[in-house]
Amino acid sequence: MTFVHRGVVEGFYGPPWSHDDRLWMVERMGRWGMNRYVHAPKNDPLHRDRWREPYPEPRMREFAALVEHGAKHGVEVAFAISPGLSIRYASNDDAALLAEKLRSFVRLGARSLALFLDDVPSHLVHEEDRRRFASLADAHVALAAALLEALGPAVSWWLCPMDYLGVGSSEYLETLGAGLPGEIEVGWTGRTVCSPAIARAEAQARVAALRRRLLIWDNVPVSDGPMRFMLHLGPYGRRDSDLSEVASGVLLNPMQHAHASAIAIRTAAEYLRDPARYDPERAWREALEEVGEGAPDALALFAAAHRFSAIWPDDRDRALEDGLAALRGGLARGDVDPAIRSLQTLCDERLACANSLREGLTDRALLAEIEPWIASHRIETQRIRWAVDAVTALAGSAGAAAKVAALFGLEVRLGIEAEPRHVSYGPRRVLYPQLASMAEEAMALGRDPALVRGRCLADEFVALAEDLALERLAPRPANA
Ligand code: 14T
Repeated sequence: MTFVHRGVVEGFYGPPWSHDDRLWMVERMGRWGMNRYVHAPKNDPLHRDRWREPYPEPRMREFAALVEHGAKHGVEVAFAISPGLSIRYASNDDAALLAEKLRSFVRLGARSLALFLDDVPSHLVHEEDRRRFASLADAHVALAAALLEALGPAVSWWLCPMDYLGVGSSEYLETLGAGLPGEIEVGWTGRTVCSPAIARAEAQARVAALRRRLLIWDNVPVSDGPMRFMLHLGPYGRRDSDLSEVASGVLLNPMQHAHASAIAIRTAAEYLRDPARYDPERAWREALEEVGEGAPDALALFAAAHRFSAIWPDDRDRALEDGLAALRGGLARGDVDPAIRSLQTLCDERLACANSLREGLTDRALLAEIEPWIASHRIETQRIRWAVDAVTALAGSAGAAAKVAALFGLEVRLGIEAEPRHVSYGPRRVLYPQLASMAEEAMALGRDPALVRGRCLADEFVALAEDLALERLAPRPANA
C-alpha cells in the first residue's frame, strides 16, 4: 500500500538549501511521484532562533514562487516554524505572533503548515508557563489548538513533538494523543534519531498513545552536526513494506547537499510508491543513471564508496571489500597474483573517477557539492593502491632489502598527504545521534551503533601491508 504523504522535510542543521536548490528538488520530486516539501531549515534564523520576526519581502516572494512551482509539479509546499527555544506558552502575544508568522505563509498560497517542537527543553522552563500548564504536553496541545483556531480549516497541520523518537510511549505522548485534534499529523523518527531500520511493530505503542497514524520524519540521508564529513549516497531501505498501515507518510530529512541527496530521495520515492515491490539495489542503479547524467558509471563507483550510514553500517565499497578478502585468502594460500591484479584494476578505475566526474557530470551543482569527497576518494584510493603495491613486493620472491624498501616506500608515501577529514570508504570516526529517548532524565544512547571508530577500508589495506611487512621482516635470531 502506498503512502499518502511522500516527500522531503528540509529540517537539518547547517547551511540551508538555496532557493534554486529547492526549485530544482521540488521539480524532481514531482517527477518521481512525491507530493510534499516542508521548509524547516534549523539554521535559518527566522525559522527557529528569531521565529518572531517576519521574513523580508524578497524571501516571501521566493516562497510564493516555490509554492507555485510545487503546485505545477504536484508537490505541496509546506512551511514550519520552530518556536520552542524561546516561546512563552502562556503568552497570548507569543501565540498571536506565531499565528501571524504562519498566516504570512497562507497569504502567499501555502495550505500546509507545521509546528516543530523538536530539540527543545523537555519540560516547561518559564515560571509563568508552569503556573498556567500542568506539563509541556499540555502547553503544546494548547498552542496547537490556538493555531488551528486562528488559521481556520483550510490548512493542514503537522506537529513534530518534543518526544519524537523511540518505541515506547510516554505521558507526554498520551497527553498529545488525547488533546490534539485528530486531523493534526504527528512526527516520529523511528526507534532513534537516525533509525537504521523502521519496523511496523516499533510504531505500535506510539500509534496507540497518539491515537493516529504517524507522519514519519525520516533522518535519511541527513549528514549534519558530527556527521557532516559523511556523504550518504546509498539507497533508502530497511523500512517495513507494511509501514503505511501505521504511517500516513514519510518525509526524508536530506543532507545540506541538495543535489547529492537526490540519490537517496529518488530511491525513497520508489519505496513510497510501492513498498512491497521495492528493491533498494535496483532503485539505486536507476537513481545513479539519472542523477549521474554524463558520468553515470563514475558516479556509481564514487557512490559505492559513500554508502556507509546508519542504514548500511557495513557498506564501504563492496568490490574492494571482496578484493581485500581475496588478497587475504591469497596470502594464506601463497598465491596473491590474481587478487593483486584485480585490486590494481579496481584502484585504477577508482582513480579515474575524479576526472570522469569533473569532465562528464552534467549537473555542475552536484559536482560542486561532492568536490571535497572527490578529493578524499582519490587520496584514500591512492593509499589503497600504495598498500597493494607494497603487498606485491612483500609477498613476492624479492630479497629482504627490497622488502624493507617496500615498507619504507609505503610509509613515505602515506606521509605525503594527511588523512582527509572527508570520509570515503567508511569513517575513521563519526558520531551518529543514536539516542534511545528525548526525555531529559531518560536520555541515553540506544542499542544502535552511535560512535563509530576505525571503519575506513583504506586503513585496513594499509594495516594488511604493514602487518605483512612486520611478519616478513621479523627480527632474526642474533648470530650465535
Ligand atoms: F525533529 C526531528 F524529527 C529531528 O530529527 N530533529 C533534529 C534534526 O533537525 C536533525 O537534522 C537530525 C539529525 O541530526 O536530528 C535531530 O537533531 C538531533 C537531535 C538529537 F537528539 C541531533 C542530535 C541529537 F543528539
